[in-house]
Amino acid sequence: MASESTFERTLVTSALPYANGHIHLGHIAGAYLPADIYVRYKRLKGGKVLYIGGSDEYGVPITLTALKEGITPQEVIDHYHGANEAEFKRLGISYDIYGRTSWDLHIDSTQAFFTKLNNGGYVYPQEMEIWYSPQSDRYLPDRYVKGTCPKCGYEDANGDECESCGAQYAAKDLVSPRANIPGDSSTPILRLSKHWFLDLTKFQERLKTWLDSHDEWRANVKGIAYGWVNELRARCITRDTDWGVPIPLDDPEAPSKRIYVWFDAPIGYVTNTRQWGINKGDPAAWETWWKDAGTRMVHFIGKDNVPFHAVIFPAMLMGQDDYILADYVVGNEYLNIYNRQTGKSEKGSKSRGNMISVKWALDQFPADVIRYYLCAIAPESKDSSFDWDDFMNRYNGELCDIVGNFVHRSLTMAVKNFGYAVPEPGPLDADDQAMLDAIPVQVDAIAEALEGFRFRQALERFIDLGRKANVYFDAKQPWVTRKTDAVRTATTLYVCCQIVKALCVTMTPFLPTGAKTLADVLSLALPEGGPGGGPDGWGLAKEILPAGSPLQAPQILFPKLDKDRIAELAEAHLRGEAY
Ligand code: B3M
Ligand code: ZN
Repeated sequence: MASESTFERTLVTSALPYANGHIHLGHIAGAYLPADIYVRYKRLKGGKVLYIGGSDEYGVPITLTALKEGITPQEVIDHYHGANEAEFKRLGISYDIYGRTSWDLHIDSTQAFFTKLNNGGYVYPQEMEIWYSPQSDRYLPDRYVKGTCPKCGYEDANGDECESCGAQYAAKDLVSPRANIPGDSSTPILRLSKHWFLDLTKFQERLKTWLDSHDEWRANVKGIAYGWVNELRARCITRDTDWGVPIPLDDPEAPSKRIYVWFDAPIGYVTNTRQWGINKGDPAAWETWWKDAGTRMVHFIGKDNVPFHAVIFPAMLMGQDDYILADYVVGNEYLNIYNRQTGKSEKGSKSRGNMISVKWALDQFPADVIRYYLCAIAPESKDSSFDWDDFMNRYNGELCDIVGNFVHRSLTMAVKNFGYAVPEPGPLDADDQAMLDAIPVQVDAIAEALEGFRFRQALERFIDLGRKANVYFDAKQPWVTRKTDAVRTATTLYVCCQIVKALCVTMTPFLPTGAKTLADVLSLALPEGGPGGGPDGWGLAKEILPAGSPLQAPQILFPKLDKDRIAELAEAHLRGEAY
């Protein structure tokens, strides 16, 4: 709604992955890499930007994993929180904090949200029928019960919603219910249990007005959000479990229940912002980020999380009175996996064994290689597919052959022939001038795509700059003129150095490792920026690197992938070894 320039700071969040498994490439392509590219770009521009992430550690996904693995929920989250935090770091996902919803501070944040909503008249109690297993003597919330969908007949439907057709229904409508916990697939019975509901209907008008004010959002996100807002109903925000945030009510039924994970999880963004401030000795810092109208909040998520970020969490924020709402919700589609045996793309799933964990991928490739391909095929407006041949061809054919090769041959000639410095140019001819004029145009085009959350296009435009550079280099033939015309050669390589510098700056958000290496070669100091802002480093892409600036001998920025090695890895993947 408000134009971007009216904001003073940017708060970026990526969905908090459940700490019940290793993050995989599907996660990265959707909610993490685009967010990181955006954050790195904003930091480089000198804006004040804070990037919040963390683990989602409550709810059935955690307790069910604990039951399956025969360990405690605490052991589950400690293991996967640590692993995922480390994997994000290796991939260069540059969170300002990677927090945990199991922190005590999070109980405080969540209970404050609950209490405020309760006091505002948005929460009410109601008895409801819940599936209960006499065999295990326990309630069966969410995925603890499975059955046949009353709408479409899908036989693996959850207790109150169907993954296959998206239908939502009352527990009692589930056909042929069965307990879904290790050692218990008995037929459950319905039992009455008191629960608390968030009356979303009270926010309907405000939600509509807010959504109407965000015409610029992607169609997929708007479609899902309007679908929900038009059919709003109260949502149960408590569960019969002992794993979650305690319900802050003086009610005899409350102690045996906990707040529902999807109520507390997005509040994790608030908790983690609070903890970030505490860590730097400023416990009140979070309020500026969450309550000042000068903050632009942007959520990066996968499409299954859209209802929670574009409807339910905003309603919860509205009910607090003084919180800002998101200005943009970047909802991504799915990354599927191309199966070279069947020739079809399929959904990534643990049971199929076709997922590629970040950990495994990083054991095979440098982070920039993974980042390049996942950005190139980011599932922005439709699903996309990970395919080994495409992976190799695009990385080798685009990043190595176009950008890497240009940078390498330009710098090699410059250091060899002109004493490890940017050459002094002679008179510029029309080609030189046209090339120099094209740089800022292309840099602005990359920025325009990044500002619009079109990361694939931004990366294409970055590669295009490399393409233009190669056309110029080939036309000028400095390897020929070197023998006959030193001034001409110096001028060509001077222009090339300007392009190399622009490539270095603009690759920073996408390929931070390569950018750092290249910046060192160019003796270019790129500001790091952060929550406090900083100088404009992005603008350096459009400034001249003066003649005489020191150059180091170039290194290979992006080593090529070997065909045989890729074939081996693709085989290992087919055998289910990539997760
Ligand atoms: N943990 C679901 C997921 O990992 C959930 C996201 C929470 S975001 C606040 O996709
Ligand atoms: Zn169904």
